[in-house]
Amino acid sequence: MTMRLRQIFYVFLLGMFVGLSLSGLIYWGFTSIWFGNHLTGNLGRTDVASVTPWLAPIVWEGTFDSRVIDSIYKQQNITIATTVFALGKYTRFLKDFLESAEEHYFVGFRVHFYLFTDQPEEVPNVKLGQERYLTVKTLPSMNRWQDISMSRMEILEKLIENELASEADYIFCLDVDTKFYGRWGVESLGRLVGVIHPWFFNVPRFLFTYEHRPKSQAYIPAGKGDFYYTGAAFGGSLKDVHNLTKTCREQMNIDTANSIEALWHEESHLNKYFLYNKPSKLLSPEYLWRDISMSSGSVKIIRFSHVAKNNAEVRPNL
Ligand code: UD2
Repeated sequence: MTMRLRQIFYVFLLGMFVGLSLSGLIYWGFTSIWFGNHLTGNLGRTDVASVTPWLAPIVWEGTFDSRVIDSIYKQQNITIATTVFALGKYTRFLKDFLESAEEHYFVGFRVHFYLFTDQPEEVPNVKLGQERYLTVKTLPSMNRWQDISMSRMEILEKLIENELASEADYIFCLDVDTKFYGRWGVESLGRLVGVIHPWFFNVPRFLFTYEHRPKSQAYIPAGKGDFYYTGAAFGGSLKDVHNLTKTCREQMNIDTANSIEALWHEESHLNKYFLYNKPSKLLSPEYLWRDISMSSGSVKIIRFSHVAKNNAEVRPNL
């Protein structure tokens, strides 16, 4: 009898062992690279659109694997030019912008910042890492913030034309009253890249602040338009961004000749451009949030955000 009990006990132990091994094998099978594939994997989002109607990806947290995408671009030896403008009191934003970029912006890749300012002596001495460069370029001061903002298009156009051809592969143009809080990496690269404006990603199209006056070259008819893009961040290949900046500059010149200024300045022209020249990649508002202290809903990670500022105090005019 004791013998029989012992046998049952051993069979039970064996059963337990086989059962546990099988469950382990099944679990490993589902999670391992050998059995899984990208179609059965867990990348992708169901709570937000991650592709446009013209099949351009919209980059959100959870839609890419940073290790995979980093390893692809690492083999390409790329340089990312990044322009930033700080005129007048906006030089005060430079320290946070540059220091936080060192922590989060294309970490491990070659980045060349081109900083345009009317006060080179106010540029803070931020220690940049290996393969990170900063070129300061002096501009004359301007009296209207709108002119500063709009003039960026022509300055970028000329920078790409005259200096960047053999210097960089991609370019991003960023507002300076901002700070990085999370990874902004090679997942953002593409031929033509627009960033969805953080105030308009979850509102109906009729609320988009496009230019609706037909007299302006930035005119977008009611009911037209895909997304509302921010003027605070855009980028892409040198060729595509050159075409974008040249077109916007030309359209703004026509507006000036016709005594009209688009509602949101170069941002209005950028939106018109993107309507007829669709971006090949869109970045979600994770890549430009309103203010770090504001709640974010479907924006699970804030990578880059405007900093709170008192417009009346920092701008040269109202
Ligand atoms: C909005 C856009 C901005 C631009 C502007 C045009 C968003 C969230 N922001 O920003 O990208 O399209 O409207 O109407 O979409 N600057 C100076 N010195 C000045 C004033 C401006 O250097 O005295 C530069 C600086 O780089 C700044 C940028 O111009 O980041 C845009 O100006 P802004 O940030 O004051 O404009 P804002 O916040 O209304």
